[in-house]
This record gives sequence, structure tokens and C-alpha cells, in this order.
Amino acid sequence: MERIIDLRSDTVTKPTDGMREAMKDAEVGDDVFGEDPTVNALQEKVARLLNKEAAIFVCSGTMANQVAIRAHTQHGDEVIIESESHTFNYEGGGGAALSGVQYHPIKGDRGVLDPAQIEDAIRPHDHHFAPTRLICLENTHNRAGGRIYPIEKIRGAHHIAKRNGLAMHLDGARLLNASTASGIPPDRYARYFDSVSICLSKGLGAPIGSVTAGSREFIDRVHRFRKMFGGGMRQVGIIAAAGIYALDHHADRLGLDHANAKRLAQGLSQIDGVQIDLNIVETNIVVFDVSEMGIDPHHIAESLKERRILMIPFGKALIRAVTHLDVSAEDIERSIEIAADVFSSLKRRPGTNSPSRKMS
Ligand code: TLP
Repeated sequence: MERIIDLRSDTVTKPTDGMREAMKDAEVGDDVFGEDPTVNALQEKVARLLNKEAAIFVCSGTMANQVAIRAHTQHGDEVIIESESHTFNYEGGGGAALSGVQYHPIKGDRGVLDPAQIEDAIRPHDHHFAPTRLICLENTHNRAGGRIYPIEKIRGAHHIAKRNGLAMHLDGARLLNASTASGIPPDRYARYFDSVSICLSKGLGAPIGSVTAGSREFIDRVHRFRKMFGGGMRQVGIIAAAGIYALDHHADRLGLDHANAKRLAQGLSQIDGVQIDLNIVETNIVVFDVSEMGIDPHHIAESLKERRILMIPFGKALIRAVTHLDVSAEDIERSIEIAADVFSSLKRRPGTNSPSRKMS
């Protein structure tokens, strides 16, 4: 039977043999005591990469964002955030539950906020309002199809933040994808933010882990919240080793994923009923519109699954496919062929609409 081609997310990658070797040989210690040499090496490596004073290893991208929000804010503060962002939509209400903050979501242009929109959203000093404290941006932007956040918009947001005494946090789960595609190094993006989180377990291919970086004083504060949220881990160098390996061996190959995503988008765009603007596929995420077909995306995803191609329905009109380490150029050709086949047979025999609330 044909192998499953899993395009649901770049989180599905499996550790390579080389990565497993590195994990096996990792030196470990108790990281809650700060004594795990491999975790310390990873943290220093990421701090250097982002040109920040310090960094902290956490178990997930969600935790990386949530500890940062907690450390930047006090209960009752307001956080300006793009309304399609991961932190606003997919982190289980963490901002309200863990930090007691009120999100002020603003709809961007495909995930990107204009600095003027941010300025307009800042609350005046008046006891009626929750004080604005933090701005959260996402680069690349997941729901906007892996869009690279234009650096001039980031710079504009930074100037506004400085003028108004606000902090800036970057959800850089896929920052290295942005850097690979734009040629702008990670530290040039990072300089405009007080804190930056990156994920090791997405395109970089580690099984677990994210890192948040910032000033030494900020990271000290994050340490307390990581512990409070139950994220203090012990001999976790065994996992940090996978993160180091990922940065050393998998960062340079992200361009292949981008080329595969472009080819996939181009192939899908030839299929009747699929709408996709090829110019907006900048990194490793392809989001395409199937509303013209009049068939629920969940039903389409189910039909693709029967042919061993996995993609994720994104709401009522969209489907997302993500390229990564475990997907080859041949897999992309096969996915296009099968998708064309599935779409044309669905059009001949429209299925029932089977709405599901997942990821919508
Ligand atoms: N994104 C996952 C899903 O949760 C949607 C995916 O498959 O893309 N920031 C961004 C921009 C993300 O895309 C994600 C994960 C996270 C943070 C959270 O990372 P984890 O899943 O490690 O908590």
C-alpha cells in the first residue's frame, strides 16, 4: 500500500536517525536546577541566533507564547493581537485563563497589522479602560498561509510601542521559515521585539520544544511562570539535543519545503474548483479555497484521506497543506495527481456536507 503523505502540519515530522543519535548521546542534568548542559547549550544557541541576552526552553509553542504574555503583563492589562493569530485562536483561551489579560483583536490584512491600526487600538490613560501593555505579532503567519510579516510593518509597530511604553512579543514559531524566504536574518526581525519565541518541532523537525528569548531580567521572570504553569522539566537535555540537531542540520533545508509548497500550490491551482493566489505562497504553507466546489472542506479532506493524502480543513471554505522534512518533491507530485483525481470525482458526485468544528 502507498505510504501516507501527511500534509496536515509541519508538526508531524518524525526525528531522523541522526537526531535520534544526538538524543541518545546527550549529556543531561536537572534543568529545574539549571544543571542540564544540553538545555543550557540550546538556550545559549537560540539567544545568540536572535541576539538576545537569554533564552528559555519550554515544551511547546503555546507555552512559549503564554509564559511570555504572563511575564509581560499584569491581570487586567490589554494585549493588542491580530484576530487570525494562533495565540488568539488556538491557545485554549490561555491569555485570559493564565494571565488574566484581555485580548484586543484587530483584523489585519492577511495577518499583517498596519502600524496605524495598532496606534488606534491603544487605550487612552483613563480608568475606564484596561491599560494596553503588549503587542503580539506572528511571523510567519499561519492562517494567512505562511505569510512573511513585512519588516517595515514590524519596524512601524516597534516605533509605536516605544512611543507608548508597550512591550512587543513575536510568535516566531516559523521565524526561520520567514528568514529563509526573505533573506532577513532572525536577529534582524528579533531586534524589534522584547521577546521572541521559536518552535523547534515544526519545520525544524524536532519532536518537542520551543524557546523564548529576551533580556536576562525578562527570562528570569519567565522561569518562575514556566514553573508555575507546570513546565519545569528535569533531564530534558535528551530533547534539547534534538533541538540543537534541528538547528544545525535542518534550518538550511527549509528552502526545499518552500519550493515544494510553491509547486503544490501551482499544481493545485490547475484543478477546477480550486482557488489559490500563487503570489501569496511565500513559505511552507498552502491555504486554498474550495468554496466554488460547493462541497464542505471536511468532506474533501476525508476523501483525500481515503487516498492516503492528509490535509486540514480550515473553516468552511479553506483547506491547508503544509510541507516539511518528511515530504519529498515526489510526494508533492503524487499529492497533486491524487488531489486532481479526488476533486474531479467529487464534482461528479457531490458529497454531503459534514460540518465539523475542528480548526474552524
Ligand atoms: N500550530 C499548529 C496548530 O496548533 C494550528 C499547526 O499545525 O500549525 N504559533 C504558531 C504560529 C503555530 O502555528 C503554532 C502551532 C503554535 C504557535 C503552537 O505550537 P504548539 O503546537 O507547539 O503549542
